[in-house]
Amino acid sequence: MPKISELQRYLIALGSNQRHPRHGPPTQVLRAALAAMAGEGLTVEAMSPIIASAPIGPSRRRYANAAAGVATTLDPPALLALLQTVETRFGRVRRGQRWGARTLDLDIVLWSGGLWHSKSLTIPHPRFRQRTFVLTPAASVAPDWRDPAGTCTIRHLHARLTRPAPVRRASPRRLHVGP
Ligand code: PH2
Ligand code: MG
Ligand code: MG
Repeated sequence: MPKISELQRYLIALGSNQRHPRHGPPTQVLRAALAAMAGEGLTVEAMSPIIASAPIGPSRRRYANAAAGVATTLDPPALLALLQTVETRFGRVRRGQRWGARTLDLDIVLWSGGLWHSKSLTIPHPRFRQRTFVLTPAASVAPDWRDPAGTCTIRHLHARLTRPAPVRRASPRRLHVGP
C-alpha cells in the first residue's frame, strides 16, 4: 500500500434514477453529488457529460450516469467510506434489493494503484467492462487509462462493447420443397 500522503487517482461512476426532494431530477442529483464530493475534500479533475441510460436490473426507471476523475490522498477503503456517507446524505436507502432504484450510487471503478480486493471492495469494479453506462462516460474522461487486470484501455473496452454486432449470414440450408 502506498504511503497515505501520496496522491491517489480514482475513476468514479455516478448513477441516479430517483428524484431528490431538494436537488430535483437525477441529472441534478449527479451535479450536486459532484459538488458534495468536492466539498468533502476530493479534487474533481474531470467530469464527463451526463448520459441517460436504460436500466439494467429490476428498476424500471431510466438512469442518469456520469463518470468523474478524482484525486485524493485517501486509500480505497477510506474513499469508499466517504462515498457511502455522501450516498446516505443524498437519501440513499439500502433496502437490500440488489440494483433497486436509488437516488445516488457512487462506485469506484479504477484506482491509480491498480488492483484492490477485500470483502467490501473490489477494484476494478467487477462489472465495469460489460457496462455501456460506465464505459461511455469513462471513455470521455479517461480514454487512455488501462484496465490493470488486462491490457485494454477504456477506449478499447468501450469500442469493443459498443461495436455493432457483425451481420450473421444465414447458413446455407437446402429448401425443402414438396411432399
Ligand atoms: N446501476 C445499477 C444497476 N443498473 N442501470 C443503469 N442504466 N445505470 C446504472 O447506474 C445502474 C443500472 C447498480 O448500481
Ligand atoms: Mg453501481
Ligand atoms: Mg454502488
